[in-house]
Amino acid sequence: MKERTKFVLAAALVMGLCGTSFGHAPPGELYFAVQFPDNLVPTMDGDLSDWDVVPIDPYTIRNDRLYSPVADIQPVGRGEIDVSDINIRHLIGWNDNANKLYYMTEVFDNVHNLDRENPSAFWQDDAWEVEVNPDHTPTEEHNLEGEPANNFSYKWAVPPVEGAYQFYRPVRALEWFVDGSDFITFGWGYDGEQFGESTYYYELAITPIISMPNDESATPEQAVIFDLAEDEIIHTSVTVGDFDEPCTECALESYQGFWTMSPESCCTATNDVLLDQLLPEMESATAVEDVSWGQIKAAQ
Ligand SMILES: [Ca+2]
Ligand SMILES: [Ca+2]
Ligand SMILES: [Ca+2]
Ligand SMILES: [Ca+2]
Ligand SMILES: [Zn+2]
Repeated sequence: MKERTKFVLAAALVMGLCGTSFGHAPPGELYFAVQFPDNLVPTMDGDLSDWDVVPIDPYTIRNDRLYSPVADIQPVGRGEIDVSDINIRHLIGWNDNANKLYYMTEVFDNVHNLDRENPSAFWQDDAWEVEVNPDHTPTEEHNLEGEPANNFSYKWAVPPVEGAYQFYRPVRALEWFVDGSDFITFGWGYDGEQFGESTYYYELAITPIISMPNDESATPEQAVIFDLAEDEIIHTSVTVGDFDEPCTECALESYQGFWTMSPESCCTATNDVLLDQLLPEMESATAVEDVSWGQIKAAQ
C-alpha cells in the first residue's frame, strides 16, 4: 500500500508538469485505468457484471466529474446533472498481454431517443463516444491537416438503424477498422423500455493506435500500434450525448444534454489517464480462482 501511495504521488508530480502545458484537460487531474489480469479481462457483450471486480475508487467516473461544455445545450457547472434526466457511470481498463483498452459506460436515461432518418446521423440520437490519443499529444496537435491521424473517435448509436451503429473519425470508412476486427470490439445492452426510460450498457475494447494515414488509403500495416505499459499516461475521454425528443432541423440546441469527461468539447481526447499497476485485489481474484481449482482437483 505504501508503494502505491508513493507511486500516486509521483504520478501527481508528473501531472503537475503536464498540467502546465495546454491541451491536457482538466489540468492537474489524473484518471485511472484499471489493469485487468488475463483471467479477468471483460467480454464486450453489453453485460457489465464482469466489471464488478473493479474497486470503485479510484476508477469510477461519475456525474460529479462530468462537464456540460456547450452552454447552448445546458449552461450548468461541472457535475450539475439532473439524475432524473441522465445518470452516468464510466470505467476504463487495460490488459498488457492483449494490448487492449477497455471501456464501459452505464447510462440511465429518462428517454432513449433513436429516430434518425439518415442512418449515419448518430449526432441526432442518444450516442456514446470514446476518444483516444494514446501517445498523449496536446489537443492542439490532434489530427492536423496533412499529418497522420493521432486522435481516434469511436462513436456509437444503438440499436442499429439499417445496420448502422458504428462511426469513426477522422478516417470514417475503412473496411478493416470496424467492430469485430482486431482493432475494435463493441457490445451493448439495456434494461427497461428500449425507447423510453431505460439503462443502456456500452462496452468497447480497442487496440490503441498512435497514428495512421488520415485518408481512405490507410492499411492495417500502416497503423502504428501503441504498446500499453504500466504507469504510462494516455489521453482518453468519453462523451454521452442525450436526446429526449425528436428533432428534424437538428442543431446543437436540439440536444437535451451533452456530458463530457473533457471540459474542452466532445471530439478529442484530453483527459490524462494512468494505466494503473495490477492491484493486489485483482491479483488475489486470480489467486482465489487458482486455489479453488486446486481444491477441485484435490477433491477428485
Ligand atoms: Ca461484459
Ligand atoms: Ca435524458
Ligand atoms: Ca433523434
Ligand atoms: Ca435520451
Ligand atoms: Zn496530458
